[in-house]
Amino acid sequence: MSLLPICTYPDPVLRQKAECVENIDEGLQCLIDDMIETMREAPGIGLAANQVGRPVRVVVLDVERGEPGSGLLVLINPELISADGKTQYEEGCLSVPGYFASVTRCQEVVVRAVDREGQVFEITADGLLAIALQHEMDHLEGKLFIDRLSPITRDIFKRKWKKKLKEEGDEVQPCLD
Ligand code: K2U
Ligand code: ZN
Repeated sequence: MSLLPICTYPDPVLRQKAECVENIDEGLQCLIDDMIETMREAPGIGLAANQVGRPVRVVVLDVERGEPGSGLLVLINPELISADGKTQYEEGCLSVPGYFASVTRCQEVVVRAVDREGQVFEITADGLLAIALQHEMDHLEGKLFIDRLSPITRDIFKRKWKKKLKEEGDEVQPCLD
């Protein structure tokens, strides 16, 4: 297993719509293992393949419920089946390091996906798992949590992020989408 570099905003791969997985082969299994290790090392409770530069529809999550690793989920080609209610949470993102903002999402979701053995399964989730599922599935659509902020909050974020990039010595000031 290997640690993978996490792409950060405004890397264009974070804006790509991820491609469906056609074949759960050895290469995909290796990517999944590396994503799990990278998520744990970050540390995070979720990671989408776009974030490690691979725009394919794979998400790993570990919203621990007791025993370490007991909450590990691998979702291939996840689909949102239903969503209900509204909830707010102070979100961050491993691809937008150091920035946090309140995001409104659905309170309960039902998601259908394929597991790493190729079996179709469904999850009914609320709480942090529902939030994480929506956050990660947004990544597969090329969407970031900053896209869900109000226009004013998003403008303030973009100004802060431009300043951060400049302080980090980025010669070229990238266009922040
Ligand atoms: O996709 C990612 O960048 C990992 C996200 C997943 C996430 C964001 C917001 C809310 C839930 C999940 C996080 O950076 S993982 C870090 C974290 C840890 C505990 C609670 C929330 C977020
Ligand atoms: Zn994220």
